[in-house]
Amino acid sequence: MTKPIRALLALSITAAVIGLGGCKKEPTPTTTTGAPATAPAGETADQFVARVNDEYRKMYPEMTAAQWLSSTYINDDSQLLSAKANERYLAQLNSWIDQAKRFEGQQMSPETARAIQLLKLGTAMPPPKNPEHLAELTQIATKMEGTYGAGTYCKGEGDDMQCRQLGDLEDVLRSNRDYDAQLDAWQGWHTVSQPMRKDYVRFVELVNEGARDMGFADTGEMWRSGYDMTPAEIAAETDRLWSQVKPLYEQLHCFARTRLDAKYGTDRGHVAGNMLPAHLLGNMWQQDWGNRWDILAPYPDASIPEITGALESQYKASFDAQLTKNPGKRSPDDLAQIEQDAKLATAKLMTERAQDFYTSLGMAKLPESYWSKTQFIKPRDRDVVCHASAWDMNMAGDVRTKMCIKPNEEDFTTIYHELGHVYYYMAYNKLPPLFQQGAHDGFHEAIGDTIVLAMTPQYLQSIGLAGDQQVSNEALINAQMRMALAKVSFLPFGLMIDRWRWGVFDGSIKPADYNKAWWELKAKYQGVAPVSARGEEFFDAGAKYHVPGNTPYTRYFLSHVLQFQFYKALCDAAGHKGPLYECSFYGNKEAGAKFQAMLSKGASQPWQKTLKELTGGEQMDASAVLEYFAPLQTWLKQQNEGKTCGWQADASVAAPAPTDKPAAPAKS
Ligand code: X8Z
Ligand code: ZN
Repeated sequence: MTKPIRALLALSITAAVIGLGGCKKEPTPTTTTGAPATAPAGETADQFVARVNDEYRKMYPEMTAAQWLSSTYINDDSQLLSAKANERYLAQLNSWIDQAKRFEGQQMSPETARAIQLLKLGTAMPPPKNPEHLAELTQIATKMEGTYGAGTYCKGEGDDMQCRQLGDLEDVLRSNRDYDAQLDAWQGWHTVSQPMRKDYVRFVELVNEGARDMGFADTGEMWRSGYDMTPAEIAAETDRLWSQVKPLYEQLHCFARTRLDAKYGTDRGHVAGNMLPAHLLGNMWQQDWGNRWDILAPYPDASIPEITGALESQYKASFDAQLTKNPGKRSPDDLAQIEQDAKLATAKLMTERAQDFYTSLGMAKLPESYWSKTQFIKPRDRDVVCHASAWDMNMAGDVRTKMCIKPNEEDFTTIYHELGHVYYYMAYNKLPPLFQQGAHDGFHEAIGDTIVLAMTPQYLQSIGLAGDQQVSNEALINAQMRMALAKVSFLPFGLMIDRWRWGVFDGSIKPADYNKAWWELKAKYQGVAPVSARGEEFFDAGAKYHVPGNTPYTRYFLSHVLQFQFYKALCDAAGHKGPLYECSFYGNKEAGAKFQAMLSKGASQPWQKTLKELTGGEQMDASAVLEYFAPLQTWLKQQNEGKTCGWQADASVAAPAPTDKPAAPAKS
């Protein structure tokens, strides 16, 4: 998540709304935030923007504090306070939007016009003007996020009952190779979202009411309006970018199916229509296949940076050190605490490592308060939202991350991702608050990932997380595959989530078809399918954080294209010669200065200009993705030669089939 408040910024009318009393002169009403709900007479557009920036800055910390508490201590009280703080904030924002109407059609500077535009678009959750509906909306939103965070799957009875949360279930998909255990973990997690379904239907009604109040056709159209182009244009852009990378994804898909068939047999390695079984890809949502290195490694005997093993060893060393520090007899509770201390120490080491990359580019160290206030690991005593996020608490240096870090490669790279958000916050903190956003939301998501692309095997070796790296074609293909399993497998996933939500918001996907449409889109874009029917008693979209958390997802798709453009530009700045994939700009101050210049622009100008300053071009473009993966694509084509690639999306078993006989594999 980027600045968390953005997801909650919204526009509705406060109860102390202006104008209800007709022409009678009344004292200026104030909202519960203490800011005036009416605009001072004679205020110019410039003065208005300056005042909103000032009021925004003042009320912001109270809102983030409430949200931080409700995400790191999930209980009824924290949720009540968070929903209330959100409601107050949204009401205030709506008042600003209303006040801004005075300036419509007036001459003003481009900066002021941009600030007013951003004010209108700075929310993912447009609240209805009706105050009761606004209160209902903030309560539902807080509740859904809490339900996700506290989600637990229990099975068995009495003393044999076993209860697991998302982290434990993800561990099964990551490391347990038993087909049925993986299926149980996948299905188990998808029970957690079933009760959210009713809430989500209501949520959609309420945000759509808010979007219409603001003049948008629906919430999806509002989401698509934040890209310095029309909603139709950005939708077409995503199609265009997808068509650039789709052939590469199809090759990877084909290769994965062959390997799954080899491991599980053709009856279990794929689902009807040649689609990949949802529970076998090492990840709850099939968005990153890196955990299935066991079957997807191109050359198991050639070298590959084995980061997870190295991180686990660090954890074990830390655990042993804590044990030695506390000799003698220990209760189970003492041992659990020692384990917790070792986890924390390892998580902090991993974070220091990530910080080191940024400081090597010439960026500042994280402030002391970052280290004391961040949530590094899952607490032992309470439910928290584990989904990783980065927070700017006060626009003045109180930055934090919230994660439940484990010593594995996925979490290690996620820390680099989160610090990308944090460094963006710190770089644009000096701008007026309305410009304290990414150039567009995909930029925000791409910063840390650009650094991840620069984590080459040589970089990992240099920081002691990988042994000597061979120079061979096998090692190269392994390294490319490692990156592709994270980046290429993500692309269709990054697209399908909002294809689903855009349809839900515009009414083309009805509540009675939520799950059917979800699996149709999974099939169409990812070529992934469940192995048993997923009827409408399920709400599988809700099992992905960003749906109950209401975080737009197109940003991640765009980021997975942009990050390769950024990476190439920084490699150029660092004077890199040779193939793109060999470049690491670790330690390069020229690349750092160029990156920092981009970050410090925030949203103060159209993103096309910011992109041009960094890369020389004004368009998002996937050719850097293809350039990076050229050796792998050639290799995949050879591997897939003679195979029937592609899949038949309509062969899915998402809806109960007339008979339970599996359909014949596709011939296409
Ligand atoms: O949600 C995230 C980050 C926080 S902004 C951890 N990501 C997406 C996801 O996990 O689904 C990063 C990549 C995609
Ligand atoms: Zn992010």
